[in-house]
Amino acid sequence: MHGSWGELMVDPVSAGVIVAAHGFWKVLDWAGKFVTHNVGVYGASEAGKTTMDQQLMTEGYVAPLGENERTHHKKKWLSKHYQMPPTEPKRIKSEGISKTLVSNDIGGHTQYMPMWIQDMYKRRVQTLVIIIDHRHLVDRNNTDNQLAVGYIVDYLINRNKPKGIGLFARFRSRNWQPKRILILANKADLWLDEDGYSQWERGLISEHQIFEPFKESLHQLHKLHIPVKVDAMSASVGWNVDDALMRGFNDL
Ligand SMILES: Nc1nc2c(ncn2[C@@H]2O[C@H](COP(=O)(O)OP(=O)(O)OP(=O)(O)O)[C@@H](O)[C@H]2O)c(=O)[nH]1
Ligand SMILES: [Mg+2]
Repeated sequence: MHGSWGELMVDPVSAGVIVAAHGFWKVLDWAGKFVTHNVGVYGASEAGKTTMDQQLMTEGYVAPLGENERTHHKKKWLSKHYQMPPTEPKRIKSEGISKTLVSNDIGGHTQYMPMWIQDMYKRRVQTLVIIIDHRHLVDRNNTDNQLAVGYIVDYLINRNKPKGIGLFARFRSRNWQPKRILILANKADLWLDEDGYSQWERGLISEHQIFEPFKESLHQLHKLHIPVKVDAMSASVGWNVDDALMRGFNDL
């Protein structure tokens, strides 16, 4: 009896050899491509969400999007809610590793802000990506970016559940919170100067003044134990888009 059991047992040493021979890490990396990550991309209108979406779908230079190309949504038939855009998978690649993200492209006008919350609770997104730009550096009175970040942070802090996602989705999301938040300062081609670039190179971009108005929100998120990373990118030029996202997920 004992003998037959012994034969069936896999000797851990030879199993290790087989696995190593098959390039265990290669297999893991390859398998990782099929694991998808739910990402919610939100931010003020004109921050560059659609541009980033297009950059991720087809790498390279994204032609400027005109005023008539801002993202809008239609209301559902006989409903006060807007129709949610479909989600699409995107592949990101950095330093030889690739990952698949699933996200959609919701507009940033204030009437669509409740949709961000509906989307993030409904899909229980693992990663929140908030896109900002440099408009508060150009005009100190412009608080579009602060409003967008504050709106999301308030929801997370107060744990208010969004309306219009259905009872089941509300129940499913009762203990949900994102695992990480990434604040990406877009349009770096317009605001990142030489000093800023060397700051970025030294890994100190979080100290750049573009992130200054968000310090308070970052502290609040810290209390919720949600790690927040910040980075710079240029979605239209395609600078640091995949890399910033990948670095943001490197705890995955
Ligand atoms: N210079 C520069 N312009 C950019 C960049 N990314 C986006 N833009 C421009 O900023 C404008 C707004 O970009 P969109 O991608 O439409 O912004 P959005 O966040 O989708 O806006 P909504 O759909 O209204 O929410 C467009 O004219 C883009 O061409 C960038 O990295 N650099
Ligand atoms: Mg858009």
